[in-house]
Amino acid sequence: MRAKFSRRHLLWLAPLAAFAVAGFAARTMAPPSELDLALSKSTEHGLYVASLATEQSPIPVGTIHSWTVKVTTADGKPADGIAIAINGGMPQHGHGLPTKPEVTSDLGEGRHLIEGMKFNMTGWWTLTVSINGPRGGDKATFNLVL
Ligand SMILES: [Cu+2]
Repeated sequence: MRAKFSRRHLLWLAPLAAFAVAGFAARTMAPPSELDLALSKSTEHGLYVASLATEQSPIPVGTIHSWTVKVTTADGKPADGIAIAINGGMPQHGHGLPTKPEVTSDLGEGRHLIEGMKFNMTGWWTLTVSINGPRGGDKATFNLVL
């Protein structure tokens, strides 16, 4: 009787344990090995070149800090009259950024200040820079491993 009782409990526990292990594995998963870590790249349709930079080194985890994004046309001239949006998250965790970073000022020569950036954990993050302007809309996604 006792053996039957515990076996029935084991049947319930097995999927729960598997779920817990899978969840733990997802949270501790190593980033893909072939990630492109370039911080300067052409947007998906080639309309612009976007370059991200921060003066923080190493990139902080848990504190709000700022970045810059430089946007040029494909031939290297500062892209004028554009609107830039920043989105990001952790592809392996299914969550976004904990803050809503915004481009707050135009620093000239195609450079723009991004304020309110925060990464709340280590691991693989993506940042997507979406650009809208007279040439059209385009975007580039960058990878960071913190
Ligand atoms: Cu995460």
